[in-house]
Amino acid sequence: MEKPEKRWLYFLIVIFVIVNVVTLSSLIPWQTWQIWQNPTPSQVVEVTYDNYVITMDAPVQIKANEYIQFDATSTDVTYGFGVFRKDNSMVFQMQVLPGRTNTIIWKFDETGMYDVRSTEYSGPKHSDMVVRDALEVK
Ligand SMILES: [Cu+2]
Repeated sequence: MEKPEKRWLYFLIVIFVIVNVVTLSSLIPWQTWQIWQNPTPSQVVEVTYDNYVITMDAPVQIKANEYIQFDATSTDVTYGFGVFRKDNSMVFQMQVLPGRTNTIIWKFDETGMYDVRSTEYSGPKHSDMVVRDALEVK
């Protein structure tokens, strides 16, 4: 490796470390909680996927500004757990891998009704995988 290449490599390593330290620290004001803070959820919502059907206790009553844990399991293939506003914009999503409990914790800051959809192409019936008014945030 030639000297200019080495200098460039060291420069990139320094930038990598700085960006990681800044974005993972509380220096970012809108970063109100981080992954290692491990918030205690006030509610756990179970979501099960089997043969292209999403099953949940809809409409699930949820309080705004509380940590809600979603536990999603699949018995067959990989699906997606996506939460959508009524204008079809997405709030968040995660993959649902079969054979394990897939967990995400979310705090809703807007009240209203939300739909749940599969956000991972899982097969020909994927586009029917919608639970309308699945969540009611008050
Ligand atoms: Cu799907």
